[in-house]
Amino acid sequence: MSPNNQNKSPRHILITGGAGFIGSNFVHHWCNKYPDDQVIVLDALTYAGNLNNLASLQERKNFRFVKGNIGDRPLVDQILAEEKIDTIAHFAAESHVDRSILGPDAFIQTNIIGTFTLLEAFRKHYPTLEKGLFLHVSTDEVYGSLNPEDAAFTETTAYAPNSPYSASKASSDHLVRAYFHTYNLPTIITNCSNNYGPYHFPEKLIPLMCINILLGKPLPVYGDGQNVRDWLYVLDHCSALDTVINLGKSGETYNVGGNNEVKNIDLVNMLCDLMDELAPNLPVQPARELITFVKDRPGHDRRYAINSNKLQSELGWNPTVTVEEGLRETVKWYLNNRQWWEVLLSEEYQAYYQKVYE
Ligand code: NAD
Ligand code: TDX
Repeated sequence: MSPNNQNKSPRHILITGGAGFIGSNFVHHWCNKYPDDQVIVLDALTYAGNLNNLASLQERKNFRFVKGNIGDRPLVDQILAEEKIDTIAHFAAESHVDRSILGPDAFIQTNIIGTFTLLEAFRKHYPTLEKGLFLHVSTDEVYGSLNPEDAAFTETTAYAPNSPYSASKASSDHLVRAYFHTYNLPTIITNCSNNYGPYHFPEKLIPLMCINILLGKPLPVYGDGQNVRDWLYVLDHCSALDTVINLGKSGETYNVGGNNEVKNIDLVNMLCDLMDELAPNLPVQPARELITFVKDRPGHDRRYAINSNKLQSELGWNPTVTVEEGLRETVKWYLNNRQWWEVLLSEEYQAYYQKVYE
């Protein structure tokens, strides 16, 4: 097996969506681990993008932030050429399933057309490089929904997306695959399970529950709360992507997951108990009293579970954080970073919240 990018350090890496949740965690990981690399972040700063996530890096000499859209071809061409980019780590996306149900347009534009634009730009730029890599960060949701007795998703599970979000990600995965087979472009796809940790935007289950507990607001659990997600601490996802960039093989797909299947209601109970233990003076205690079952999400996938044996056995990656440890760290982070999340509860966010929950 021949890795893509061996001996390429110092790299010139373009990280799209680097001001979002996983992207910003990855930018910090990369800058700490590879201080000699040139790191460029391209991010449109949508509602989900937040420059505060990158505040501590702004003074770094080999770091540059560009506010812009991945669908802006002249801008992408300019960055690739000017910065001699050899590696793209592509995180930029519309990422929230509930928003994709309310309005799919942005998901088609960014996740499909945006990815296509990046691929076209990289195809034109690639002949100027000796080696390079286009890493496409995708999701386990492309595989659809599992029954309780089904085996976990592997890299050969057929695609069966059920939401506009997952359909748009599936579509972009297919384009990335096609660019490897048709144009010999060195691409890799990773399909990861649900992430959680610092800088997670308040609309997603775990931060939403943490914040609502701190504010004494109802904790809206969809349907019967028996849906299962397979949780991975975001820094374990970052180390997996690092491993894939260094050791992964072009044209391959790698599933990423931590073997942490939890029912939503159990997860929410765990968060309530951690908050009861760690937060002084909660408005409502025990926090479990806030749990409220609400109308189910349309097309709500019942269960996700990911088999990451390929990444573990072929490339030697292993997750390091258990869900108990990771949730404790995450609860502490939301307790200690109130100023980070308070400003995100904007009028726009309240309007979104009303549409989904009220
Ligand atoms: P996020 O919504 O927190 O961040 C997305 C970032 O992309 C934001 O900074 C946003 O400003 C930026 N962006 C959006 N549209 C853009 C555009 N057109 N041009 C440039 N930038 C744009 O998302 P996330 O949770 O960090 O997810 C990152 C990637 O990982 C996504 O591709 C997502 O599909 C994938 N993923 C997420 C999870 C998860 O649990 N969150 C799991 C598996 C895979
Ligand atoms: O208020 C809520 N109540 C609730 O019961 C919210 C926001 C969610 N849920 C449920 C729906 C899911 O079963 O919790 C589970 C997790 O929901 P989300 O945090 O919205 O994540 P999910 O829909 O599973 O998708 C996430 O993981 C895969 C990310 O948002 C995607 O970007 C990623 O691809």
